[in-house]
Amino acid sequence: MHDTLKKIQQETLHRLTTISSQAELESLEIAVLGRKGSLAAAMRQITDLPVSERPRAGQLANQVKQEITRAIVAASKRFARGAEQVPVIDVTWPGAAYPLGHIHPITQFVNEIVDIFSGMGFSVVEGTEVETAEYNFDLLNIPKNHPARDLWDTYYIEKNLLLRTHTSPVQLRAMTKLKAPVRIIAPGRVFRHEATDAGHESMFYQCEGLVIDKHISVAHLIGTLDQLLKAVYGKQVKTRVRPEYYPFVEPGLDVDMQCLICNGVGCSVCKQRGWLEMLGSGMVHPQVLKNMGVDPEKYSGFAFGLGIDRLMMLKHGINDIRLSYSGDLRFLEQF
Ligand code: FA5
Repeated sequence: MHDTLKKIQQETLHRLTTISSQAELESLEIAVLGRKGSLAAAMRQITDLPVSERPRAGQLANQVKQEITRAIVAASKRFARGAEQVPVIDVTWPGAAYPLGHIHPITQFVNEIVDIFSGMGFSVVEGTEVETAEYNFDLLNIPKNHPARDLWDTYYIEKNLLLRTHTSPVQLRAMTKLKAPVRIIAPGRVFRHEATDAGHESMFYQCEGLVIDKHISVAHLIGTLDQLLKAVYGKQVKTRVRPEYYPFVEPGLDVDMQCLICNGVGCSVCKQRGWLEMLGSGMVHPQVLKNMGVDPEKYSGFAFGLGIDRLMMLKHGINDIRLSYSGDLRFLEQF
């Protein structure tokens, strides 16, 4: 009897480890503890034992019954908990919205600038970010050891290879393939070893412009830039033009715009001046025209280099240029 009862206990406990549903559990319970179950059958046989053995067998049968009952109750809790965890799937519920990326605000702004210039008949050319000293400086009238090289804090890769400090070399590169007259722009990244602040980055975007034709004058240059600023800001903005020295133009002009962040009062972006330098420009120097293979007796031209980041900052009221490249989604998601 002892062996029979122990066998029923072991087999039942083992079965309990393998069953996987409440229904299986219930049929096991009936098969073992039910009125016609294996344990009940074994207990009925106790009456066939000698009287002296019956108390011990009865005691053991009760222990086995209790043990099996406890195990069944524990297993049923397991299934009840599992049932609660079954996820409810409502197929009519709207799907989860996955975050989508979008074009970087600077690229969006470059595209806008390209559209505006396309409307004025300009075509787009591209240059490389790694440039030779010859194109970045020499051919732009800035020979070796000329103090004007100090205007641009340059990252050199090798003695004559550098990260371009401005988009001006693209003018020269484009003119190796194009012939006057031309109307081109060249947007792209430039690099300078700068101490960064709210208005200065060490990597930023410029957009070079070059127009070469007969009878081109400063009036065309200022008219073009006026048109650009009106199109970008959708309103007349306050600008001022002042003379500036760039070795590759003669005369050279800088265009400042009244700071739209502080409305000319003074802030960290405009360094408390109320004005922000937006671009350098001028009439292409005759020597640079010659370096481009253009006859300065027949043609004249103007060039400019827009500070894309600063134009974009004033458009959107951004008060720190470094936000654009911070990778901070709280900033980027606003565009
Ligand atoms: C130049 O880079 C000249 N190549 C522009 C030029 C082109 C002049 C053609 C004449 C003819 P400049 O260093 O001033 O010039 O830079 C042009 C513009 O880039 C500035 O007006 C400013 O808007 C922007 N800029 C300059 N340095 C930074 C900087 N560190 N961070 C952000 N923008 C800058």
